[in-house]
Amino acid sequence: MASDQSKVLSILEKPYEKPKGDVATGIEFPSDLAVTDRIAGRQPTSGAGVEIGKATFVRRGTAFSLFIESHRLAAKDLIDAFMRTDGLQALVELAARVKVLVNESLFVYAFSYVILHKKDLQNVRLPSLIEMFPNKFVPQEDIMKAQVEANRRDPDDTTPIIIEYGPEFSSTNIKPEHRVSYWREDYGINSHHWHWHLAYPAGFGDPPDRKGELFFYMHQQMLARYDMERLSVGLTRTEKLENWRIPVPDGYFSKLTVNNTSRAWGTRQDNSMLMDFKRQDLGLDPIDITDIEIWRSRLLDAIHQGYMIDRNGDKVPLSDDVTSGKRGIDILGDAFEADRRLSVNSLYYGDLHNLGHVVIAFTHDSDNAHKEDMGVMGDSSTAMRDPIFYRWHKFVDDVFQEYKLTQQPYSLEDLSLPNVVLDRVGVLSKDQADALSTGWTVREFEAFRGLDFNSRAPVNLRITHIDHAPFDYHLQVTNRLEAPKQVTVRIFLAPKFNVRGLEMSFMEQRLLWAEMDKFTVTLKPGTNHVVQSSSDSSITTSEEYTFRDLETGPQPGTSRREFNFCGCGWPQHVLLPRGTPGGMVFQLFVMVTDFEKDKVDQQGNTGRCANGVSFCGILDAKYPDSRPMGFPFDRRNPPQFQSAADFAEQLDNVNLHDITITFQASSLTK
Ligand code: CUO
Repeated sequence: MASDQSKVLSILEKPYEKPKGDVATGIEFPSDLAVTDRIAGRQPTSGAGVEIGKATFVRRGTAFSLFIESHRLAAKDLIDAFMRTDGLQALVELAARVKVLVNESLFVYAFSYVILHKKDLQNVRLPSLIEMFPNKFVPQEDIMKAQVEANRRDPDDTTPIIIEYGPEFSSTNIKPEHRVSYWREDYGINSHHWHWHLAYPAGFGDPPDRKGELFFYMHQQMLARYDMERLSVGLTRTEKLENWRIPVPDGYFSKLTVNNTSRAWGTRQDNSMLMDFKRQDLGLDPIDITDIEIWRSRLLDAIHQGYMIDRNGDKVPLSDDVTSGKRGIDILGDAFEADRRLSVNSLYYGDLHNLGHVVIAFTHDSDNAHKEDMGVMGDSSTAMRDPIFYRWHKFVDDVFQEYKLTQQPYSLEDLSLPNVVLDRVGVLSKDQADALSTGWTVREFEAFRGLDFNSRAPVNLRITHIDHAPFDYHLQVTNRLEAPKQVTVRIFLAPKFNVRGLEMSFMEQRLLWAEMDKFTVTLKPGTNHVVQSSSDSSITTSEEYTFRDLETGPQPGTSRREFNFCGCGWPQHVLLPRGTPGGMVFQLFVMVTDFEKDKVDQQGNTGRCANGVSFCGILDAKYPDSRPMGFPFDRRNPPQFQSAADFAEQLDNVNLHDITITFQASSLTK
C-alpha cells in the first residue's frame, strides 16, 4: 500500500498533464466562461457536492500571481476545499479530481499550503519546486531541445537526456546588470522566495506571528545580500525605483514559459514606461500610477506623523518600543504589502507593494490589447530573476527605513551585556583562518516529473550555481559571573569597503549587514570556546528534497533537524557573497545578548518547520527572538558610535573581525 508521502508525490507530479478522455470529476466545469462569470465566481457548479468556489477563476495554462487579489481569493477557496477533507485519502481524491480543472501553479501552491498546515500530514514533505516546474527555472529553448531529443530517441534508450543551465544564464555580459544573473536566476533563491510567500500568504490562513515585520526584514536581508553580490562584481548598490514616470533602463527577457509549452512570460524592453493598468481579465479594478503615488504619500504621512488612521478615523500609533500589541513596523508591513485582512485601513493605504509588482509585470501590455501574459515580476517563483525586483523592493525598503529612522537609537542598556566579554572571533575553513572561498558547482535535478514528455528516458537538469566551502565560526567568550549564563549569539557580515574602496560610516554600512547566524549558547563561568558550523545557520535550509529523496525517505545519518525543513529558508549554497578572485575583505560583526531579554514564551510545537527561522519563523509558533528584527542595525546609530568599529571598541559583548572571501573562477574545491 502506498505511503502518505508517495500518494502526495504522485499528486504533485506532472502538473501540466492534460485530462485524459472523459474526466469524471463530479464537478461541472464550463470550458470557457465569460470573464464576468469568472469574477462573480459562478463556476464551477458543484455537481457532486464539491465546492471549490472561485478556484477556477485563474485559467489553466496562464500565469498565477499572489500579487493579484482575485488570484489570492482563488487560492483561498481551493485551500478551504482541501482543508475541509477528512483524512489524506479524501484529500488526495479531491486533489486528483480538481488537478485537471484548476490552474497548474495555483494547484501546486494550494496543495503545498495544505500539506504544511493539515495536522495529520506533519510527516509529509514537499519536493523541490524546480522538479515540479522546470519551466520556471530553465529557458523554453533548452526544454524544447530535450523534447526533440526525446522524440528522436530509440524507446529502449534509457540514458538520461541532460538539460544544462548556467553559468551564462539568460544573458550576456554586455549589460552591467548581467554580471549578477547567476545570482538572480539561482534555483535556490527563487525557490526560497516561493516558499516564503507560501508560508506568509497575504489575505488568508491564520496570520503568522509578526508577519508584517518579517515581510520587511526578510526582503531587506535579501537586498543586503544582493548588494554584497553586486559589490563583489564591481557594481554599485541597487537604486530604488521611485520615479514611476520615467523610463526604466533595464529590460528583462526571461525566456521561460508559463505553461510548459508555448505561452511565454511577458518581457520588458529597455527603457519601458510603467503604464496605468486596466485588465479586467484579471478581475482587478484599474490602477493608475497616480493611485500608487497617493498610497505612497499616505504611508509617508503616517510615518512622519507617527500614526496611521483606521477605518473609524482613530489613530493607530506607530512605535517599535511597545511592550504589548504590534510594533509599528509590523503594522506598517501589513498595510504596505498589503494584507487586506491585517491592514489597519486598506481602502486608505491601498495595496501598494503587491500592485507595484502587477503594474511592473504588465509594462508590455497594461490594457490587454495584445493578450499577453504577465512578466516574471508577477510570480513569486520567478520575480527575483528580474533586476527590477530589487529596484522595486529597494523602494519598499526605503519607506520602511524612513520609519525605522524615526525610532530612538538603541540605548547602551539595550546594546550591552555586563560581565560577558567577547574576546575573539574568527572563521576557519579547510584549516585556513579567516579566509573563505566560493566558486561554481553543479547540481542535477530530475526534470521529467514536471514536464509532460512522453519519453521513457529520464530528463535531468544540470544546473551550475555558486557555492562555498563549508566553514566554522570560532568564538572565545569570557563569562565573569560565577554562574552559567545563557546568551544569544548574533553574527552578521558586510563588505568592509564601499564601491569607491573607502571604509564606511555606520549609516553607509547599516543596510549591508547580512544576518549569517543567530543561536543560543550557555556560557560556563570563565573562558568558553564556542564553535558553530556554517551549515547550522539560522537563515538557511538544508538543500531541497528531490522527488527521489522523498521516495526513498531520510538517508541514514540525516538528523531530525535536517529532515524537518519545509522548504522555506535561504539556500545554504548562497550563504556567502561571492567575493573576488583576489580576495575581498568583509567584516564579521558578532554580538552576544542576554537570552533572558531575547527569549519568547512559546506554546505549541516549535520543532516543526524550524529551519531558516530568522527568515521564515516557525510554523504555528511565535518568532523566536523578542528583539526587533535586524537588531542592532535596524535603527540609526547611537551618537557615541559612528561606525561598527566604535561598537566593538566600546562594548565588551561585540567583536568586529576582518575576513576575506575569494572567488575561485574555476570549480569550487571544498
Ligand atoms: Cu516577496 Cu515583493 O514580496 O516579492
